[in-house]
Amino acid sequence: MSEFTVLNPATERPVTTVAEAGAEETDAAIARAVTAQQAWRAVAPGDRAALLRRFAAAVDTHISELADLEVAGSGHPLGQATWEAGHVRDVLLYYSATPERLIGKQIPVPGGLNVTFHEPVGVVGLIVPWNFPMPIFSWGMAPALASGNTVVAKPAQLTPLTAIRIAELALEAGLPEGVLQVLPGRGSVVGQRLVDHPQVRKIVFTGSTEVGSEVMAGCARHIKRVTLELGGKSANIVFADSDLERAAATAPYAVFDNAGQDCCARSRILVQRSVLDRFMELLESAVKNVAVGDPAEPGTEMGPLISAAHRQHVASYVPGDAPVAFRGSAPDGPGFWFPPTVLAPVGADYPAYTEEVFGPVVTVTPFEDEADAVAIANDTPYGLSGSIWTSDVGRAIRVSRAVETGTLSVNSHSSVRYWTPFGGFKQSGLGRELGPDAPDAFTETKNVFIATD
Ligand code: TAP
Repeated sequence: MSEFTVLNPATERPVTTVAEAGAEETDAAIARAVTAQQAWRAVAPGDRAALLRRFAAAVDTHISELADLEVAGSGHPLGQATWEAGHVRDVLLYYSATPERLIGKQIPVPGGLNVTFHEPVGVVGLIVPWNFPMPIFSWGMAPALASGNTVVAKPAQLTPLTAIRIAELALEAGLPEGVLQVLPGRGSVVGQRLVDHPQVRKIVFTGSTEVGSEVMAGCARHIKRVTLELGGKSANIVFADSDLERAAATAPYAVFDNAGQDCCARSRILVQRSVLDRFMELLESAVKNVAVGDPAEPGTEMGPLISAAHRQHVASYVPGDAPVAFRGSAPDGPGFWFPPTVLAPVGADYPAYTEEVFGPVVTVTPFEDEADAVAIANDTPYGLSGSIWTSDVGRAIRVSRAVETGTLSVNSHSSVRYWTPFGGFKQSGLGRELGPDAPDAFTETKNVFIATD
């Protein structure tokens, strides 16, 4: 098997090398997953739940190790990476309740009754992007396993380390061989094979809208179930009647967290014109206070971008004549650094306003009234996330209903909670992850008639 090197994005130095799976290894992993699934689905619900709790406990005792791996392999700040490892534990614990709650219905019909069962779909292929290697891995993996499926996961080439370690922890916790496998390799090889292989019955894909569309077409050829979590261009809508200080203080974290490499990034700030000047003053000091630097330092809030190629892509949205209002700081020297950057004023024809930058670049655009704010927010093919800042409860609800997006927050900059459904409208995706209904996406409903006459 050939190998590839994982680089530390903060130093550009190699962290380690990883064996690269090809199509043959993928087929072998799928075959193991098919065999393992027969036994895994037959594990008594309480025992499957107990195994998932042991898996969560194993993650819990390795949080620091997993966080260090994510700092080195992905450039995530230590505090964030520690939270992410804890999140994997929490998601496993949340879905460890699933096996004992896969409850069907009893439906009275003439001549007998019908009962429904939730049957696992079989082998699930999980394709994970590089931006949140641990959380996104857990969102598909935990409900899939809990529902009696086996999982073959392909982490991103750039960031495979934590998923590899988590799969080892699953084995150490007692999950049988073949139930959870992680196959580092190229998307065009391993990912494509998961999509094309007839014995993979469901794909969970998180990544770009372009690749997602190809994945969906591939799944269509097999009538394969698919969940897509794709790109975003979310709005942070600030009304004049809001707590402007809070809106401005949190706006940088709504877009610059994870160096802006966040599908939920509120990368378009829309501000009611009457408070624009005051908001910009407040935003400037907030942006300049973002602690950008060595991700291994506990106080760091923003680390580097993932790669040199990605930094070049992000930089292309800030050409020499870009309307830069102000910028934060970034270290010099090695590392794929890019400073938090605010562009204003920006019109609807500007690339950083229309396209997903996936970096620490935000645009600020004024609006006149509520209708204008909603129209601007919806003027995008995406619809993943967003925030609304207002002190008027009626307006908060009206605008929440009017903005075409899957996950919104009112007077808050954060979106994703594992207790609630997460996913996008329009080109941001298909289906929902997380929340109590997530296991439905990993089971088929079987309906059985029992004659009583
Ligand atoms: P992509 O380039 O789309 O890659 C995502 C994953 O798909 C990677 O593991 C990639 O493998 C794999 N892949 C590439 N080509 C494939 C193919 N032909 N068949 C199957 N798999 C293939 O995205 P990215 O650059 O990693 O991530 C950034 C994008 O993800 C952004 O658009 C962002 O908004 C989106 N995202 C969305 C969400 C949610 S929840 N909506 C969350 C995070 C990120 P490689 O290892 O070879 O790259």
